[in-house]
Amino acid sequence: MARNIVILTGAGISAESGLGTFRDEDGLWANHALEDVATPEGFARDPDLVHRFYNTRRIQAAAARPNAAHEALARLETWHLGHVLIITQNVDDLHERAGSHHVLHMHGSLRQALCAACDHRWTAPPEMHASDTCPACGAAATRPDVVWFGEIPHWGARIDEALAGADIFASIGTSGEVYPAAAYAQHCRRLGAHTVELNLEPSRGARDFAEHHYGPASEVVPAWVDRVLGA
Ligand code: BV8
Repeated sequence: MARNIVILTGAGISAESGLGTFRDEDGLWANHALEDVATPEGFARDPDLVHRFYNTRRIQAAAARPNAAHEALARLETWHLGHVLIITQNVDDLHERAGSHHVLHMHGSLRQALCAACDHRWTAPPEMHASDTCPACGAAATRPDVVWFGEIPHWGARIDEALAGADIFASIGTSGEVYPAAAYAQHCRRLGAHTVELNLEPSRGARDFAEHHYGPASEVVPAWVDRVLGA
């Protein structure tokens, strides 16, 4: 029976593509207070500071290239007989550019802009500014289409359904610090799924996993995909 695989990814899978993680010592939160750049309150206080934070990341993400870990997950989707779904906390598009099609961005995407006044979404320009106006309603209320702390993650119902049907739940490159994503492994394990952690080092939720592979994602993820496909 072909097994359904659900994969949660975090900033660590894009680290070797040159994109910053959040909580590593040289990470994004080392140079920006989370409250200032990843909360609605921070955006209300200083929208141009927040736009500058995301403009820099949007330009870096566009210049980055998928690494062997992203490519291995695309290969898994192509060749695995069961369904493969990636739930990513990342706002870069490296999974899609590696060839993955079944990808849910639960924390949004740098490629999208959102109007806080009318909820219109459009492809974000490389740089956004607080003075930009919404192409649909004209309000100067444009923001990055990302989910900040205190906001509700995207795709909640789709994610709950996928987790309920997972035979294998794998977590790649995430510290297990942010909810609700940090609770997925324990939830899937309770439902009987086989749980696998692939990370540089044990995450906060390491004990929720039955199988662990520690090392750089560009090494441990292709090796794991080879085993799943060969199994
Ligand atoms: C919400 C914006 C309610 C986009 C981000 C309990 C239950 C529910 C909620 C809460 C709760 N307790 C607290 C909360 C509130 C809060 C929260 O979790 N706070 C934390 C700080 C305790 N959560 C929220 O507000 C969320 N909303 O809960 O709404 C709700 C809930 C359910 C249903 C309905 C309503 C919203 C959270 C989203 C916040 N937005 N970012 C952006 O700017 O990108 S969070 C930010 O952290 C990013 O999105 C990122 O994806 C996320 C997680 O970080 P990681 O990806 O794990 O990155 P990190 O640097 O932490 O770790 C990197 C890992 O990679 C490390 O382990 C490292 O070892 C590893 N690594 C490094 N290099 C490599 C590597 N691994 C492999 N290879 C390498 N080379």
